[in-house]
Amino acid sequence: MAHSFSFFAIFLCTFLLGSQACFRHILKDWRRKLPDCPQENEIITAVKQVLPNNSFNVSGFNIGWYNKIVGPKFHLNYSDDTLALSIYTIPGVFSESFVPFLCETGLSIANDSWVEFIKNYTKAVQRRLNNLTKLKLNVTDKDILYTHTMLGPSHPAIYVQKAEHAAGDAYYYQRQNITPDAWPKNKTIYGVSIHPLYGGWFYMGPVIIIEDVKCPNKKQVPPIDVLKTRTKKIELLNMVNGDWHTQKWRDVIPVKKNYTADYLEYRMAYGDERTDWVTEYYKDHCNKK
Ligand code: B12
Repeated sequence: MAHSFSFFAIFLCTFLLGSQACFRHILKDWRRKLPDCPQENEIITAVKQVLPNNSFNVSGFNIGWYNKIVGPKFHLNYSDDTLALSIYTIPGVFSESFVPFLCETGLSIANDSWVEFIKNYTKAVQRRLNNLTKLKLNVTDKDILYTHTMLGPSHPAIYVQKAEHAAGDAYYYQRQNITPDAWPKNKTIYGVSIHPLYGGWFYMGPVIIIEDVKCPNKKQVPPIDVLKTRTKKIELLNMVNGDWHTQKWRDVIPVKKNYTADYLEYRMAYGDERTDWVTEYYKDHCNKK
């Protein structure tokens, strides 16, 4: 019965649209019915098994979505339908994962503790992905884009605010999205990303590109524009470009969880100051004999 109905549908379609158009129509319909990206679920499940709880989030996006919204110098040289993973840390990361990592690893990383922490888990993710026997992936070091890697002034290897916007994780608010423009022409106004649950209390990166997995049918889910009015968007950009030290920009929306005082102190210390801070923190919290 079902078969005779399909034959009838094809016959009718050919009759109405002609054979070529009908074929295109059937192909389009068939692609629409395919699962978004069959390998993605397995990959994300595996990544979540490696990353500690309450510390990281991960989601998938297509490289083409990122390339479309960045300037040519940021283009990533992979086909548009290549799957990539956007990973970011959430407020629990400091006490639940970073401090245990620091205490276990010791003060040798005091200097570059965040980079070493992120690298440690990213490498674990890379190993796990390359061990998924069914998918036979080969994620190489060049497919891993850390947010601290700079290729030149104002040229990070990954423009991560745009990557997370493309992935639907956090909305990137920029001056050019506000019309009419609200500032004098000669004033520089930087953009900033806001997460729907954590506001400004999250830290982005890295991005991992899965070159072997192509997802032509993956559908893009846009990030949530949590700031509904032009006034609110202007208020955010003024806060972040004016007095970002006060941290008020991070609370531009009510948030689920923010940074602890310790974590904020850590984030606000730079260079030698951070090394000293970590050294003191280690002595007070790691109880090493
Ligand atoms: C370089 C850099 C810095 C440098 C900037 C040096 C300079 N002016 O040249 C330093 C080390 C000073 C810095 C500081 C901070 N940064 Co910073 N930084 C970056 C980085 C690595 C590249 C930025 C870039 O070149 N983008 C590309 C160019 C084309 O875009 P742009 O808008 O013109 O870039 C400028 C602005 O982004 C500005 N800038 C840099 N960081 C921040 C942060 C905020 C909140 C603002 C308003 C502006 C700003 O400096 C860039 C170069 O001129 C990104 C991570 C990444 N891989 O993208 C993080 C990043 C932009 N920084 C971030 C943060 C949080 C900060 C701090 C608030 C950290 C803190 N202590 O909490 C401070 C705030 C500084 C400020 N308001 O001026 C976040 C932004 C998060 C968000 N929600 O959007 C990012 C995405 C890091 C991350 N992994 O999450 N940063």
